[in-house]
Amino acid sequence: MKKYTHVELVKLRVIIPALFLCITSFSLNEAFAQPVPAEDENIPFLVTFGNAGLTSWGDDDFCQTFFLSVPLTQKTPIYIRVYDPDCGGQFDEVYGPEDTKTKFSIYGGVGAFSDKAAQQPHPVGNYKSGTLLDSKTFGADPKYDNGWYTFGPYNPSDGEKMTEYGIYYFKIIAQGIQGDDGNLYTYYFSTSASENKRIEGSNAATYEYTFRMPDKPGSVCHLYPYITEDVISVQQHNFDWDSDGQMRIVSYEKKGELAALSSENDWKISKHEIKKTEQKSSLDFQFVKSKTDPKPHNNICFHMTNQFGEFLPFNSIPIGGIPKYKYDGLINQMQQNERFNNIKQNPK
Ligand SMILES: [Ca+2]
Ligand SMILES: [Ca+2]
Ligand SMILES: [Ca+2]
Ligand SMILES: [Ca+2]
Repeated sequence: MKKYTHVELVKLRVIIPALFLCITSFSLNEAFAQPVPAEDENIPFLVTFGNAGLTSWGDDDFCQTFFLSVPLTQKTPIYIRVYDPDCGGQFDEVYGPEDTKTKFSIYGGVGAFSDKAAQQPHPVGNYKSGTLLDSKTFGADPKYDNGWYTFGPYNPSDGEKMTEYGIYYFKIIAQGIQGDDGNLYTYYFSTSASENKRIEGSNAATYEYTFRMPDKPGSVCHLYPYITEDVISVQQHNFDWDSDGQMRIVSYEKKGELAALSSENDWKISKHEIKKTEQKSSLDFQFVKSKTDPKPHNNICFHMTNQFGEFLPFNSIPIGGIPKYKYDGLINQMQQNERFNNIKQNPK
């Protein structure tokens, strides 16, 4: 065995902890990175069709709303970046001519989040609540094809201040205002105008996801609805799944409870009981693509309600961590115990 000199030992004592710190901070960056959809969700793209699209292509209402939460402690400006905002060229689902226009609008100020019309899946009532900070409409545009458009800078205080949660909220609405094509895109909420740099402590949420499943057979996508302590049952609502495999719920109490599945241009609903030990945590709602009969280019809409008919938020970074079934090994069980001791604030 090699004998170390005193100098070598000192070096090792400095270098090894430094390396450990580098690795740790890298994985923390990864874990808290803010692409939307987030990496853990495994969803390649959000989808919004032009308002002349057929709902049988997988978008029920041609509109998608996301919320960005920024902690009150954030003092420097933030940016809302959209990847491939155009509708044409790469990625997008084009029928006939590239004739679709998608309007992205950013809202802040009083009511942007707190107006109940904003916290539901359908573009009805005062869902454009708050103060319009910015909007831009994209058609087919090589400049933004496979590229980024950046909204901002915004002061965090341009968002709606929700003191009880320690958060400013911004709202982003993507709406298909013309044409019949499907616009595929993603977001990144950043502290930089030109790069994707996470905003520490921020999160993204929506009350309805319209997204593209991966094409790879057997792929699993995840959504993480948050269950408050007053929830005793949930209903899942899925649209235009095209009978593409299974949907199942994993939680502390559920190992993969199966959900009712839609096929073509229809909604399917199923009710699922919630136990006390599933409250104040997230569910892992999984979309499992068929291995034997996978559907290409499958777009789907999804939302959930509680027993009062209220819509549940999905968080890109699941509150309380990714839920695991209680008997999935001792280590997972210990993580669960830790999770119950570390429950973060209620997003509603
Ligand atoms: Ca078209
Ligand atoms: Ca494109
Ligand atoms: Ca696009
Ligand atoms: Ca579909």
